Amino acid sequence: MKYLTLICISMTLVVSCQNEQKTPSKQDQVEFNQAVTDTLAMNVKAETLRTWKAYKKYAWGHDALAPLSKSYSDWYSEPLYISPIDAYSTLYLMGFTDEVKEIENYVVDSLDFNKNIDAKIFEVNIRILGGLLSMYELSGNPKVLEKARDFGDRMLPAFNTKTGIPKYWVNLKTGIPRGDTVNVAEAGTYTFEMGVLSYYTKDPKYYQAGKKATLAIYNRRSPIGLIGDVIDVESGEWVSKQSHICAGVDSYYEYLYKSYLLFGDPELNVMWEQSLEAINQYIADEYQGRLWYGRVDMNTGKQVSSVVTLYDAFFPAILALSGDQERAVKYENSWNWLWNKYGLEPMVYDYKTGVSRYPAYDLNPEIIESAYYLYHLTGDSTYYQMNRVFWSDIKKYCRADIAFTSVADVQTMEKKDYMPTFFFAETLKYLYLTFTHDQRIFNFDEFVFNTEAHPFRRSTFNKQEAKIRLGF
Ligand code: DMJ
Repeated sequence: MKYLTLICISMTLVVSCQNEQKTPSKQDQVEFNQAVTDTLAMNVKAETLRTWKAYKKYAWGHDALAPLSKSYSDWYSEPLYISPIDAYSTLYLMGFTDEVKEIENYVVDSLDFNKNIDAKIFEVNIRILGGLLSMYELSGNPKVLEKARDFGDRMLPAFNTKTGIPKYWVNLKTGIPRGDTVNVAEAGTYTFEMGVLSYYTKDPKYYQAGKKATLAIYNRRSPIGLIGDVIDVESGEWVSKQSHICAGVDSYYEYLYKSYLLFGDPELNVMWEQSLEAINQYIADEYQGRLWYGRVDMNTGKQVSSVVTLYDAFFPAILALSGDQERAVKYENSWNWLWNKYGLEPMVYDYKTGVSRYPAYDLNPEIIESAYYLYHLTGDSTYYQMNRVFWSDIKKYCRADIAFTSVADVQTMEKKDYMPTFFFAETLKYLYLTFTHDQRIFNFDEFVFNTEAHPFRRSTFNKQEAKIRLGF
């Protein structure tokens, strides 16, 4: 009803402007903007429901929907139910109560993690553990916490290495880990989820494992304060000494600051500040009037490559959140420029040659996430407008018969049959939160998101209590 009324207001305003050339009053303008905002938010919501229904019809019980073949795919020989766990917090924030309850019931009654599969520790941490913990945070259902704890316990054997950095895979049934070479994101993106698990269970062992892994990376930084990007978990030797903030490193930095924000561990803040200083001194690069973060040698700080990935667009959000609005704005503008060059972003791009090295777009959220943060933190409607354009382009090029799908090449817009689980968790959520932001439906300042956009209330985590429960 409210929606219809607002549509009527906007229609009336358009018609009256056309007929009488009357300048709308300030109040009219506010209502008009509100109506447009509502329309976009309703549109994201409707598209989310359409996509969720497609998942349910064609892929229920499986990890991901294959939108073009109207089928499904699983990550391993047995499904882990990743899409619904990732979708839960988005559906919750959109108010889809029946759908949310159905996922919760399935998780509690039918999901058994005692499966003989080698799970990729980084991915299941941010999506499954993060998703389950957020499900508990939002629902308060203690049986969900039991599942999260069970899952966390199955992850822990991966951390039994000489350095404390987890191996790449862990078998969920036997606990046998394997894979000695990991990138930095895979090595050090655990303090957030494991800290939350320690807080809820009052058992510091999870946070301690996550922090040990993060420290193992940080303590191997070079004399100029930079880290490499690939490491051997047993020897602790750098396998690759390229230093950057791109895919393969990104969330390591993100969690230094976000975990500090949530729990108040002062050591993480020191690590974040020292890392950021080195990043801005050596990796930041102004090229043709735009700010980029390239790739440098960790020992000399000399640039070795200008190849970046669309994942790097998470950085404006974390810059803005930690107080550097100026760089955040500049860097988001670079990504906005790249998006508009193609109409979507290429996965890998060389900002000096202007050539896309890998032209796929997999419905990724980062540029949208940063626009949402900047819209909230600056109050500048430029970022609202950015997300309006991104959403319109996603609908233009990625919308398929039953859901949304990735694009194989942003130069030809050829589609591929793949809808990643983070489209539910992140992309749709950040769009919805941008378009409903002015209505204060969700208070950004009260929450911190994990790297998969699962929200946690800051007020849940008392800083004094966190010291005891997490053991720092
Ligand atoms: C997400 O799974 C997470 O945000 C991760 O940290 C890296 N990026 C993907 C989505 O692009």
